[in-house]
Amino acid sequence: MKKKFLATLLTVSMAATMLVGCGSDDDAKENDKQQETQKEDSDDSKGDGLITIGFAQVGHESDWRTASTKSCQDVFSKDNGYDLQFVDCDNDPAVQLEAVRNFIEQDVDYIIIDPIVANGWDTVLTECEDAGIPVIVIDRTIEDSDKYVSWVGSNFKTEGLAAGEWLKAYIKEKNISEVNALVIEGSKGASATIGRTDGFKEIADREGWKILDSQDGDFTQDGGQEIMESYIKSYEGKFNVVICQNDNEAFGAMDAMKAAGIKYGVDGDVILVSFDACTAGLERVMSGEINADFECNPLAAPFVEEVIKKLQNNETPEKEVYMEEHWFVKEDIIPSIEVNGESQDMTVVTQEIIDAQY
Ligand code: GYE
Repeated sequence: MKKKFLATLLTVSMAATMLVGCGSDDDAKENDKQQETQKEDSDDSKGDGLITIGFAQVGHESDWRTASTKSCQDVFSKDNGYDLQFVDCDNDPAVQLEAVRNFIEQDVDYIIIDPIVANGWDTVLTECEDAGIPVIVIDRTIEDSDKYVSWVGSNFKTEGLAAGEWLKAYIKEKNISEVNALVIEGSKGASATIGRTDGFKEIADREGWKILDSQDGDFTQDGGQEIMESYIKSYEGKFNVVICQNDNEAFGAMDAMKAAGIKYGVDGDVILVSFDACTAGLERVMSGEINADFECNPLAAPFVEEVIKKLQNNETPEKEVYMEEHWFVKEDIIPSIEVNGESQDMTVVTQEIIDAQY
């Protein structure tokens, strides 16, 4: 940032020199000197003219994550004028902090962080600020610092609230009087986990539903299967709703229920709710195995590029950019739900929708 600002100042002062000082030898020499300085400056910061971006990605735990990574790699390609330094942090917050510090060391132009956990960021973000490197946060939020330029992502609490409001309408429609729910949460400390947990719990508390258990499945298929197997041991015959905080966990939970002979989905005894709505998730909605899937959109990179373009032009980007998302179901029985006092449509999955998904 400092370097870019300096380059802009030099350009402006060069233009001024050219305008007022037409012709004199001294001016010409001064002009050459400034051009040299500017060249060195941009060579230092940009290397081969590409904009260098360091991206500290969460890991590779889910279909959602794969799509998020691909979105960034597609947008921030060499052909588009970027040099993307990509680090898969394998769900380890310490590795992620180290990745960011390495980006500072490399003096990249911008840093993108998808924060594994919501807290513990202020020191390293201060270091980024001191180095003059703008940080853009995507997907999950940072709670203990605001030292970043923009955040592009989803409202996870709204997703959780929507799941609760849909379930309320659904059990009414199906004449189900009691909810005994098991929740398979995402990774501990992730804002996606916190928001979805809090949102659903708010409705559960309001409606007097029972949440029998709520444990961390780490957003993975294996995690979902493991937790579901242990839930089945403890609560077999006692639950009628399973909430999985992403599709991959839901796939694991389905395997565990299938193995135990438990029927789930629209024709089953257990209502299965999921989040993300990746292609495989939507296929399971269409087949009736998942009752409802609350979308979380991983394709943030084009919006991040808009932010970077604004910064390149010395404009101020928006501090928060929300992704557009839909709520998907199989049955056409609940046209809309009310979330935060706002009517939101439920979308019945079609093959066309599946084909258009990532
Ligand atoms: O739901 C899950 C992924 O942070 C919103 O992380 C993201 C979550 C997403 O692993 O599949």
